[in-house]
Amino acid sequence: MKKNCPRSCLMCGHKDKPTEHVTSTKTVSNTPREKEFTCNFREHECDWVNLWASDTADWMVGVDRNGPKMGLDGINDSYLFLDSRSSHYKAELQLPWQMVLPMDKMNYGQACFSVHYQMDGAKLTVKQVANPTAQEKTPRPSTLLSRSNSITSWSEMKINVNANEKMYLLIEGTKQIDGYIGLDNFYFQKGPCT
Ligand SMILES: [Ca+2]
Ligand SMILES: [Ca+2]
Repeated sequence: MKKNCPRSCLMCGHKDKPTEHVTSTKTVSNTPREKEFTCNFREHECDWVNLWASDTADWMVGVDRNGPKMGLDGINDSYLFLDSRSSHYKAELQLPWQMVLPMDKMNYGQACFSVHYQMDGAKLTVKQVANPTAQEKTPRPSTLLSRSNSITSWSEMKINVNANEKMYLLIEGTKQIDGYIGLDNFYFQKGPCT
């Protein structure tokens, strides 16, 4: 686990240029929602944190020798991969909203989490968990997505999440010895997925 991982994601969101959708009768300008908390996994995990006490493996930034040769952005681009040496091992990665959201926006609300992924011989689960409190010491996680299919080119999936200081997101992965999970280009957009 990297300590003092730079909180770069807050700074690297960018606004896309408005696109124009041409309909049969007129041209409608439609400004896309801003991409926030983006992470391209070029150098590090941004605001995502590897857990170390509750699991037995880690997520790493780089290129997995069993997995995709390059990240979504092409040659020399790295991505996040599951570094596990046994099918019994599990790796957990957390996004603690409390540490990520700006002080004046601790309840970001409903958001759409976009992830590019490739996987084979593996299982990927995304969960949402409430932070422990005095009343509820071990809150029950809710599973937002669970996949174990084989996807061998970068594909996008979108997940509805609730981003506020009382919650965190958890990505769990397990794999066979020669299986893999690669993840890249994370971002969030305010509001539900469309
Ligand atoms: Ca990348
Ligand atoms: Ca770990």
